[in-house]
Amino acid sequence: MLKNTVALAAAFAQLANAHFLVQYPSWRAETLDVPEGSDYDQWAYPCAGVPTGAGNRTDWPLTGGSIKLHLYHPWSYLFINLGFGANTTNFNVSLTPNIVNVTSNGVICLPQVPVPVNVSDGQLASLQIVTSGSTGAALYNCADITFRSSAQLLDSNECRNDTDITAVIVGSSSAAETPATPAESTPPSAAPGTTVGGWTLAAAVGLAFAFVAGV
Ligand SMILES: [Cu+2]
Repeated sequence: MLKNTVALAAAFAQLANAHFLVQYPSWRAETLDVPEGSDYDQWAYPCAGVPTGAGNRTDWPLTGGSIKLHLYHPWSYLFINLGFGANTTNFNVSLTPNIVNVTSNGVICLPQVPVPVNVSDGQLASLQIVTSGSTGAALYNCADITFRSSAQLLDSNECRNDTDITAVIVGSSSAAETPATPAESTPPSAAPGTTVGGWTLAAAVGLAFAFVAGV
């Protein structure tokens, strides 16, 4: 009994220490559960200490693609930045010009994160995904991509959120939070491809992304 309690406490301690993982596009390397002696550390700017080429490079649509994360902290601010080139450390294009506040934790999938600049077929780039919480300290992971006109978004079966997780774009005076829509309930009325608050709703089913009106 005591042994189980200790094991459970240890498991919770592990969970509390867990940061986040990038499920799509493929991150450079596992940085959550790193082997002994590894330098990989999500606190390390800009990419958790993981060099380009450590993982797979994913084809991503020219107009922006899907991003799927598993967040372990109770809540997070989420920032996504883009840098061009085969091996950049300059992530100077923000894909989240307004801070995104993710309430709760679990899997969150953004169906299409728009790219605000022109990109060409075959262009190499990297995504930097940053979360921060109440301490203000940030966690980092990167994913290497190739922009491809033939690349697809994740379909609605793959790009779905855990129930209860919501994301709100911060910084509007007319903030209005929309509740999360569980995957199995009636799809919201937004038509596929509708742009709300700068995010393109590629899939109505499974949409659990809340938007601030007027952004
Ligand atoms: Cu953590």
